[in-house]
Amino acid sequence: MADPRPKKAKICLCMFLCLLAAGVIAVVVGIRMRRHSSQLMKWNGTGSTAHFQEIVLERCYNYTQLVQPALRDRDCQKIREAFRNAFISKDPCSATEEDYHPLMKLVNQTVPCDKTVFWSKTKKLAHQYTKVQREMFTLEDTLLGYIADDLSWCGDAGSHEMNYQSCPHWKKDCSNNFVSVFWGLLSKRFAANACGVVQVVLNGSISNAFDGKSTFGRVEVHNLNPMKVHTLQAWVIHDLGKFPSDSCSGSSINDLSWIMKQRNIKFTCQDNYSSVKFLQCVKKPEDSSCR
Ligand SMILES: *[C@@H]1O[C@H](CO)[C@@H](O)[C@H](O)[C@H]1NC(C)=O
Ligand SMILES: *[C@@H]1O[C@H](CO)[C@@H](O)[C@H](O)[C@H]1NC(C)=O
Ligand SMILES: *[C@@H]1O[C@H](CO)[C@@H](O)[C@H](O)[C@H]1NC(C)=O
Ligand SMILES: *[C@@H]1O[C@H](CO)[C@@H](O)[C@H](O)[C@H]1NC(C)=O
Ligand SMILES: CC(=O)N[C@H]1CO[C@H](CO)[C@@H](O)[C@@H]1O
Repeated sequence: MADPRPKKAKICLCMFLCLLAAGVIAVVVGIRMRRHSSQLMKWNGTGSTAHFQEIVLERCYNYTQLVQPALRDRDCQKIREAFRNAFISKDPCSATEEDYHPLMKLVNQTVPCDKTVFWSKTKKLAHQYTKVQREMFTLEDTLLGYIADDLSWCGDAGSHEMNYQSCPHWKKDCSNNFVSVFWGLLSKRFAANACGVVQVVLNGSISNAFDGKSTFGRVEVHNLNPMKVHTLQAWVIHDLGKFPSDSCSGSSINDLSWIMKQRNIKFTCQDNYSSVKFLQCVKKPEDSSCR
């Protein structure tokens, strides 16, 4: 008969190893959980928009069902997922355009020729304009621009969660954050796909109606394709009741005109474009220039 003691020792050793393993797992899980809630990186920009996922989904449904039913067949659940996968569990300061390629491929929207409207420092007015001129598109009238307008988002390399406390500020933290890279890529594609006559609504109540450092001046102007874009039409809009600071004959528009000449794209400019002026006057009919 064998001595039962070695068997007991084996059981003891086994239990010890099990406890040890359980302990290690507990510690690892504990560290990960802590990292989930409070150990996210702290940045200087505003955190992700509350209910980001729900907003993305809701806006996507709204757009594909109501705003542009031509995109009815786009899968909003997949779009939401691709959007999230672009940045989740990644260092929020090392975004690349490639991160967004699956999302861009999924949406694949084209704007008809002659319907593209750029804006710079005139966002609200440009959007009122395309809302009335229903078939015209600013970037925010395309599906991805519509979904992401005014939202903020970022993740964290050590977590599967979004960071709702803070996100990188483009100037104070890093320029290659996920929001900036997203808008840079979207603007680039929007401009590169434009064709025919394209328009830009500029602000004549600031000193530089055309600003080479704006998204329009830095990205969009240089991505227009001269093989496809026939003319760039600029509207310089002056705020009612304010003294005009810049106009089509000013030096900033002259710079824009020169760039277009270099790029072989015809350029025209008009102050106080009547269709846009009409929108201003609807809001402020008492202004002397509205009579
Ligand atoms: C949905 O789209 C309509 C039509 O453009 C708009 O008026 C409405 O505010 C949108 N709703 C949401 C929740 O975005
Ligand atoms: C994108 O859309 C265009 C036409 O709208 C179509 O010809 C093309 O195949 C689409 N590309 C992808 C990758 O779905
Ligand atoms: C032009 O810029 C000024 C100053 O930023 C702003 O108050 C105004 O609303 C802008 N005008 C338009 C038409 O957007
Ligand atoms: C545009 O309209 C404003 C008033 O709304 C006026 O003060 C300004 O002189 C006009 N500019 C041009 C170039 O017509
Ligand atoms: C440029 C700037 O404001 N940087 C600040 C970002 O936030 C950290 C703290 O989270 C500050 O220490 C930096 O000065």
